[in-house]
Amino acid sequence: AELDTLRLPADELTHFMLVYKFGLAEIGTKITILAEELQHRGRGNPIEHVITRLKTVESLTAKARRINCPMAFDTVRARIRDIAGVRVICSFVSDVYTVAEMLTRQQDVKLLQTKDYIAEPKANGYRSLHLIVEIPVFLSDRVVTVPVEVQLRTVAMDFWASLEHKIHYKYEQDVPDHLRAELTAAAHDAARLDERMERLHAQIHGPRHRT
Ligand code: 0O2
Repeated sequence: AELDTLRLPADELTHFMLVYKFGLAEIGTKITILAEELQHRGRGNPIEHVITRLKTVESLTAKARRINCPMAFDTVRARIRDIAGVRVICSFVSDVYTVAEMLTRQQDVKLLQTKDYIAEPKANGYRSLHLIVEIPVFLSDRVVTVPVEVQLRTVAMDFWASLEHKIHYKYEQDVPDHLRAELTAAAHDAARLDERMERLHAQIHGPRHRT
Protein backbone atom coordinates (compact mmCIF):
# COMPACT_ATOMS: atom_id res chain seq x y z
CA ALA A 1 0.00 0.00 0.00
CA GLU A 2 2.88 2.35 0.80
CA LEU A 3 4.26 1.71 -2.67
CA ASP A 4 1.10 3.17 -4.15
CA THR A 5 1.59 6.37 -2.24
CA LEU A 6 4.92 6.87 -3.96
CA ARG A 7 2.98 6.07 -7.16
CA LEU A 8 5.81 4.07 -8.59
CA PRO A 9 6.37 0.60 -9.96
CA ALA A 10 8.07 -1.59 -7.37
CA ASP A 11 11.17 -2.30 -9.47
CA GLU A 12 11.77 1.40 -10.10
CA LEU A 13 11.36 2.05 -6.41
CA THR A 14 13.90 -0.66 -5.61
CA HIS A 15 16.37 0.89 -8.05
CA PHE A 16 15.70 4.34 -6.58
CA MET A 17 16.53 3.07 -3.07
CA LEU A 18 19.50 1.03 -4.32
CA VAL A 19 21.37 4.15 -5.34
CA TYR A 20 21.07 5.50 -1.77
CA LYS A 21 22.30 2.18 -0.43
CA PHE A 22 25.41 2.58 -2.61
CA GLY A 23 25.94 6.18 -1.51
CA LEU A 24 25.64 5.05 2.09
CA ALA A 25 28.21 2.31 1.51
CA GLU A 26 30.66 4.82 -0.05
CA ILE A 27 30.44 7.25 2.88
CA GLY A 28 30.39 4.39 5.39
CA THR A 29 33.65 3.07 3.92
CA LYS A 30 35.24 6.51 4.06
CA ILE A 31 34.39 6.82 7.76
CA THR A 32 35.65 3.30 8.48
CA ILE A 33 38.92 4.06 6.69
CA LEU A 34 39.36 7.23 8.75
CA ALA A 35 38.60 5.33 11.96
CA GLU A 36 41.06 2.53 11.22
CA GLU A 37 43.80 4.79 9.97
CA LEU A 38 43.49 7.15 12.93
CA GLN A 39 43.54 4.16 15.27
CA HIS A 40 46.75 3.02 13.61
CA ARG A 41 48.34 6.43 14.15
CA GLY A 42 48.12 5.64 17.83
CA ARG A 43 46.74 8.85 19.29
CA GLY A 44 43.54 7.05 20.19
CA ASN A 45 40.60 6.59 17.88
CA PRO A 46 38.40 9.70 17.73
CA ILE A 47 35.59 7.56 16.27
CA GLU A 48 33.77 5.40 18.83
CA HIS A 49 31.36 3.80 16.41
CA VAL A 50 29.47 4.29 13.18
CA ILE A 51 25.85 3.48 12.34
CA THR A 52 24.41 3.58 8.86
CA ARG A 53 20.71 3.51 8.09
CA LEU A 54 18.56 3.68 5.01
CA LYS A 55 15.15 5.28 5.38
CA THR A 56 12.38 2.75 4.95
CA VAL A 57 9.86 3.35 2.17
CA GLU A 58 7.28 3.87 4.93
CA SER A 59 9.19 6.64 6.67
CA LEU A 60 10.17 8.16 3.33
CA THR A 61 6.52 8.29 2.32
CA ALA A 62 5.52 9.71 5.70
CA LYS A 63 8.14 12.45 5.43
CA ALA A 64 7.12 13.34 1.87
CA ARG A 65 3.56 13.69 3.06
CA ARG A 66 4.62 15.77 6.08
CA ILE A 67 6.57 18.28 3.98
CA ASN A 68 3.98 18.28 1.17
CA CYS A 69 6.43 16.85 -1.30
CA PRO A 70 4.78 15.39 -4.41
CA MET A 71 5.17 11.59 -4.50
CA ALA A 72 7.41 11.37 -7.55
CA PHE A 73 11.06 10.32 -7.88
CA ASP A 74 12.44 13.67 -9.00
CA THR A 75 10.69 15.70 -6.30
CA VAL A 76 11.54 13.22 -3.56
CA ARG A 77 15.14 13.08 -4.80
CA ALA A 78 15.43 16.86 -4.78
CA ARG A 79 13.73 17.56 -1.46
CA ILE A 80 14.52 14.63 0.81
CA ARG A 81 18.22 14.38 1.39
CA ASP A 82 18.35 12.13 4.43
CA ILE A 83 17.30 8.90 2.73
CA ALA A 84 20.84 7.66 3.36
CA GLY A 85 22.14 8.44 6.84
CA VAL A 86 25.40 7.87 8.67
CA ARG A 87 25.82 8.58 12.37
CA VAL A 88 29.36 8.97 13.64
CA ILE A 89 29.86 8.81 17.40
CA CYS A 90 33.07 10.45 18.58
CA SER A 91 34.78 10.64 21.95
CA PHE A 92 35.25 14.40 22.18
CA VAL A 93 33.64 17.50 20.66
CA SER A 94 36.92 18.44 18.95
CA ASP A 95 36.92 15.00 17.28
CA VAL A 96 33.49 15.73 15.80
CA TYR A 97 34.88 18.74 13.93
CA THR A 98 38.13 16.98 13.01
CA VAL A 99 36.30 14.03 11.45
CA ALA A 100 33.84 16.35 9.67
CA GLU A 101 36.74 18.24 8.15
CA MET A 102 38.63 15.09 7.15
CA LEU A 103 35.54 13.83 5.36
CA THR A 104 34.44 17.02 3.63
CA ARG A 105 37.86 17.93 2.28
CA GLN A 106 38.04 14.68 0.30
CA GLN A 107 38.02 15.33 -3.44
CA ASP A 108 34.94 13.29 -4.30
CA VAL A 109 32.87 14.57 -1.39
CA LYS A 110 30.82 17.71 -1.91
CA LEU A 111 29.44 19.48 1.13
CA LEU A 112 25.90 20.67 0.42
CA GLN A 113 24.77 21.81 3.85
CA THR A 114 25.97 22.15 7.43
CA LYS A 115 23.70 22.45 10.45
CA ASP A 116 25.72 22.95 13.59
CA TYR A 117 23.45 22.11 16.51
CA ILE A 118 26.53 21.99 18.75
CA ALA A 119 27.27 25.68 18.27
CA GLU A 120 23.54 26.35 18.35
CA PRO A 121 21.62 23.59 20.15
CA LYS A 122 17.92 23.11 19.47
CA ALA A 123 15.47 24.52 22.05
CA ASN A 124 15.05 21.08 23.62
CA GLY A 125 18.83 20.80 24.08
CA TYR A 126 19.56 18.54 21.09
CA ARG A 127 23.18 18.80 19.96
CA SER A 128 24.93 17.23 16.94
CA LEU A 129 26.71 18.35 13.80
CA HIS A 130 24.64 17.58 10.70
CA LEU A 131 26.13 17.56 7.23
CA ILE A 132 24.54 16.81 3.90
CA VAL A 133 27.26 15.58 1.57
CA GLU A 134 27.09 14.37 -1.99
CA ILE A 135 29.10 11.44 -3.31
CA PRO A 136 29.42 10.05 -6.86
CA VAL A 137 28.28 6.46 -7.33
CA PHE A 138 29.49 4.59 -10.40
CA LEU A 139 26.72 2.48 -11.93
CA SER A 140 27.04 0.15 -14.93
CA ASP A 141 26.17 2.82 -17.47
CA ARG A 142 26.36 6.15 -15.68
CA VAL A 143 27.52 8.08 -12.67
CA VAL A 144 24.98 9.46 -10.23
CA THR A 145 25.58 11.75 -7.29
CA VAL A 146 23.88 10.73 -4.09
CA PRO A 147 23.18 12.90 -1.04
CA VAL A 148 23.96 11.40 2.37
CA GLU A 149 23.15 12.91 5.75
CA VAL A 150 26.05 12.62 8.18
CA GLN A 151 25.28 13.19 11.86
CA LEU A 152 28.36 13.57 14.03
CA ARG A 153 28.05 13.65 17.80
CA THR A 154 29.83 12.73 21.02
CA VAL A 155 28.99 9.73 23.17
CA ALA A 156 27.24 12.09 25.61
CA MET A 157 25.18 13.72 22.84
CA ASP A 158 24.23 10.29 21.53
CA PHE A 159 23.26 9.05 24.99
CA TRP A 160 20.94 12.03 25.38
CA ALA A 161 19.48 11.85 21.86
CA SER A 162 18.65 8.15 22.13
CA LEU A 163 16.79 8.62 25.42
CA GLU A 164 14.98 11.68 24.08
CA HIS A 165 14.00 9.72 20.99
CA LYS A 166 12.60 6.87 23.12
CA ILE A 167 10.62 9.26 25.32
CA HIS A 168 9.23 11.04 22.29
CA TYR A 169 8.23 7.72 20.79
CA LYS A 170 6.62 6.52 24.01
CA TYR A 171 4.54 9.68 24.51
CA GLU A 172 3.81 10.17 20.81
CA GLN A 173 4.80 13.86 20.77
CA ASP A 174 2.80 14.57 23.98
CA VAL A 175 5.74 14.60 26.38
CA PRO A 176 4.66 15.93 29.80
CA ASP A 177 6.13 19.34 30.69
CA HIS A 178 8.14 18.12 33.68
CA LEU A 179 9.80 15.44 31.55
CA ARG A 180 10.52 17.96 28.82
CA ALA A 181 12.21 20.24 31.35
CA GLU A 182 14.19 17.34 32.82
CA LEU A 183 15.39 16.36 29.37
CA THR A 184 16.56 19.87 28.57
CA ALA A 185 18.37 20.03 31.92
CA ALA A 186 20.00 16.67 31.13
CA ALA A 187 21.14 18.06 27.76
CA HIS A 188 22.89 20.90 29.59
CA ASP A 189 24.56 18.41 31.91
CA ALA A 190 25.71 16.39 28.90
CA ALA A 191 27.17 19.55 27.33
CA ARG A 192 29.03 20.35 30.58
CA LEU A 193 30.35 16.81 30.74
CA ASP A 194 31.63 17.16 27.18
CA GLU A 195 33.46 20.35 28.14
CA ARG A 196 35.04 18.73 31.20
CA MET A 197 36.11 15.64 29.27
CA GLU A 198 37.62 17.82 26.54
CA ARG A 199 39.62 19.79 29.12
CA LEU A 200 40.79 16.60 30.85
CA HIS A 201 41.76 15.04 27.58
CA ALA A 202 43.72 18.11 26.55
CA GLN A 203 45.55 18.09 29.90
CA ILE A 204 46.60 14.49 29.48
CA HIS A 205 47.49 14.41 25.79
CA GLY A 206 47.65 17.99 24.66
CA PRO A 207 45.12 19.05 22.05
CA ARG A 208 44.76 16.61 19.17
CA HIS A 209 46.33 17.72 15.94
CA ARG A 210 43.83 19.07 13.47
CA THR A 211 46.09 17.94 10.59
P1 0O2 B 1 15.54 9.45 11.89
O1 0O2 B 1 14.78 8.23 12.26
O2 0O2 B 1 16.76 9.65 12.72
O3 0O2 B 1 15.78 9.61 10.43
P2 0O2 B 1 13.93 16.90 8.74
O4 0O2 B 1 15.05 15.93 8.55
O5 0O2 B 1 13.44 17.49 7.45
O6 0O2 B 1 12.83 16.36 9.63
P3 0O2 B 1 15.73 18.93 9.12
O7 0O2 B 1 15.69 20.27 9.79
O8 0O2 B 1 15.99 18.89 7.67
O9 0O2 B 1 14.44 18.13 9.50
O10 0O2 B 1 16.77 18.01 9.75
P4 0O2 B 1 17.57 18.16 11.08
O11 0O2 B 1 16.78 18.83 12.14
O12 0O2 B 1 18.89 18.72 10.69
O13 0O2 B 1 17.77 16.65 11.45
C1 0O2 B 1 16.78 15.70 11.53
C2 0O2 B 1 17.37 14.44 12.15
O14 0O2 B 1 18.24 14.80 13.22
C3 0O2 B 1 16.31 13.56 12.78
O15 0O2 B 1 15.94 12.60 11.85
C4 0O2 B 1 17.03 12.95 13.96
O16 0O2 B 1 17.83 11.86 13.58
C5 0O2 B 1 17.95 14.06 14.40
N1 0O2 B 1 17.31 14.99 15.33
C6 0O2 B 1 16.99 16.29 15.08
N2 0O2 B 1 16.45 16.85 16.16
C7 0O2 B 1 16.39 15.92 17.12
C8 0O2 B 1 15.92 15.92 18.47
O17 0O2 B 1 15.42 16.90 19.01
N3 0O2 B 1 16.05 14.76 19.16
C9 0O2 B 1 16.58 13.63 18.61
N4 0O2 B 1 16.65 12.54 19.38
N5 0O2 B 1 17.02 13.60 17.32
C10 0O2 B 1 16.94 14.71 16.60
P5 0O2 B 1 14.46 12.05 11.78
O18 0O2 B 1 14.05 12.03 10.37
O19 0O2 B 1 13.58 12.79 12.75
O20 0O2 B 1 14.55 10.61 12.31
